[in-house]
Order: sequence, then C-alpha cells, then structure tokens
Amino acid sequence: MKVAILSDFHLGFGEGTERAEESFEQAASALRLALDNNAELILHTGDLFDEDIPSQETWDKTFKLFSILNEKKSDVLVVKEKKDEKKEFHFSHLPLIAIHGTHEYRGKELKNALEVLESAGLLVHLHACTATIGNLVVHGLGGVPEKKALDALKMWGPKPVEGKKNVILLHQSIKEFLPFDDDMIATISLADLPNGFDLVVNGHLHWTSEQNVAAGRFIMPGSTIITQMKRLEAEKGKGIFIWDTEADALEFLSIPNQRKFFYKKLEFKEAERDKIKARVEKTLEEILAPTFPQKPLVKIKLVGSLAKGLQQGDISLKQQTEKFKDKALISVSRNFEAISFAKKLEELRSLQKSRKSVTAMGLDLLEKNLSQTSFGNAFDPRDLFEMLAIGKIDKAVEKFLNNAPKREKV
Ligand SMILES: [Mn+2]
Repeated sequence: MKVAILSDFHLGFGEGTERAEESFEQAASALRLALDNNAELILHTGDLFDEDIPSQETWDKTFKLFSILNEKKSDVLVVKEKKDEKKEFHFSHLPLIAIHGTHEYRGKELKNALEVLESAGLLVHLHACTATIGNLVVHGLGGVPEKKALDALKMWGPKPVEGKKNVILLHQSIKEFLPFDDDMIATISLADLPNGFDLVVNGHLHWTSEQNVAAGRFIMPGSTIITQMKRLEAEKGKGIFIWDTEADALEFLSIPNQRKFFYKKLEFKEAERDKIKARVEKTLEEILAPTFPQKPLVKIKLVGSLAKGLQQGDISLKQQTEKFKDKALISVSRNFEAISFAKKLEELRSLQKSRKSVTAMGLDLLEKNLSQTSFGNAFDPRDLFEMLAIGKIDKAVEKFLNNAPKREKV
C-alpha cells in the first residue's frame, strides 16, 4: 500500500494577515502531491488546525480543502479499535487517519476539532488506539502536555500486531531535537519510542527528519507551512513522505512552488548603531536581489555585543524593514549580549533561578488550591497555569468553566 504521511497543516494560521490563505494553499499542494503519487491512504500527525477552536472561515476553507480527497474514489474499510470498542468506517474517497496535535488539544470531556471531523465522516481520529486498513495497522497517540507525554506513552503501551505492517503516530517534542533538557518542554527521548514498529512518525516539530533509531525507522514530516521561522526549516523545504509498505521504501517529496525562507544570523562585536543598520540593509539587499514568485520570509537574527552604552532597545530597524516590505516578510530578532559575558552569565543564572522558583511556586499554589476544591483531577493545572502565564485569560476561564464538576459528581 502507498501511504502519504503529512503533518502540521496549521489551517487558519495567519488569519486576517497577508498570509491568511497560505496554510490552505500549502495543504492543498501537499494533498495533491499525495494524489499524484498514487497514495491510497493519508496519515496526518496533528496540528491540522492552528487553533483549538477554528473560526467559521477556517471550517469553510477546510471543507473545501477536504474535497480534494474526493478526487480519488475508493472503497475501503477502516476499523478503529479502542480497548473493546470496534468501529467501522467506510470510505468512498481517499481515506485519512489522523491524530490531534497540541494546537487542537482540549480537555477530556470536550470535543476536539478532529473528533468533529470524524463525526462528519471525513477522517478517523486516533488517540491511544488503532485503526486497521488492509494489512496495515496504524497506532496513534494524540498530542498531550509534554510533562505527561512519557507517562501517557507508557500507560498506552502500544504493541505491533504480528503478521501486519505497523506504523505509530505521535505528536510530541523529542529530547534529542531540542537544544536543552527540560521536562516542561520534552519528556520523551528517542530511546523511549516503542520497539517493533515498521515506522515511527512524529509531528509537532516543524522541520523534516528521517533517521534510523533504536526503535527502528523514525521520520518527522515537518509542517507544510512555516509558522515559527526556525533555522532548521530553512535548510530543507516543506514536503510529504510517501511510504510504500510492501517495498518498505520511503521517499520525501517537496511541495512545489513553496514560499522561500531565508534565515541569516549576523554577528557583531561592540557594534555601533549605524553599523548594525547598514549591515542589516546590505543583507536584505543581497537576499532580495532576485525576484521571487511569492514574497519570501526572511528572518535575521542579530547576535554578539553592542558598543558601550548602547542597549538593544535603542536599535530601531523599522526604516530597513519598511524599505523591503513589498519584497519580503521580514522578522528581526535581537539577541545581543548585554554587558560583559561573565556578568551576563551571572544575570542569566539568577534570572533563571528566580523565574524557576516563581513559576514552581505559582504552580504549587494553584495545584494546592485546586486540590482543596471539588475540581479534583478535572484538568491538568499545568495547562491552566500556562494559559494564565501567557495571558490567555479568556481561555483559562473557559477551561475552568468547561471543567467545572458536574452536579452529580459532587
Ligand atoms: Mn505544529
């Protein structure tokens, strides 16, 4: 069977901006690429949507996008099995099996966007369960908060089905792909991935990767759209994997006509304002000398040290970015060292210490207070805390209200 493996469409990304249509265009190109390569099944590893509650406009464009699946007629049966429950799905078009990502994650008692699509008969949503199609068993675990991810994976304990081809879909951070070790950011290592599967696929991380690990063959399709402008995303373009299960052959195919992305790190030493401005302008001039069919994304990262007395907030690059705004979508990040390196380190250390303890204290307090209420384990206090910490007050209140204990439970 020829299986197309895709991830992180982020439908609805950039709504209301110049990039509003891009997530849909990229996803459509990815699906067409799958069709053109005779895919008989599509697997999606989460973050199909950019928001947990997509707007009506996003739903509308999503249904239009899904009509592409109708271009391939089929007659297949997908059997979803969760514990002792068995459910059959008959597809008359190209079948799609998906897990939810962190962007679609909602509390246990709430329907996530992928469950809604399953109810509409457009896909099969997996979370700690399997779907069998012909000789292939798809095992899937949707995205869960990172702190709980390793426990969730162990608790689920997926086992390959003998005599079948087995693929497992995940949507988590993996320690080896991150620059530092932090349980809040990742708890799963490559060594924790379950053994015995023909293929392990992970969504969530937006760049593409393919490697052999202890557990076997491991791939990350990456996103179909650039949302975070990470350096690794600039190295290899966006695309999809095609897996021929019989031949056990994997192929990465690039999405045609994608928006170009340039990532440039500029290093300075005790630099004056004018020097920085001139170099940024020259860099933009060089990158944008050719003409591109679509405005490219350009990320410029400024590092190093500034001249004495100069603060990074003093450097306005508005004039430079305005000059090229018709030619590119530009983002500049300033990561200058403040004073001397030693002093900076000392500052960082104390900052990290105090921030950690404040965060830890805040979470402890929240957990303690919640444990004294009738909310019990209705939701993960970490989620609520994170929402409050990043200022998503409305969402926090919503989560709180949605998880309020039912009367009969009290
Ligand atoms: Mn994502």
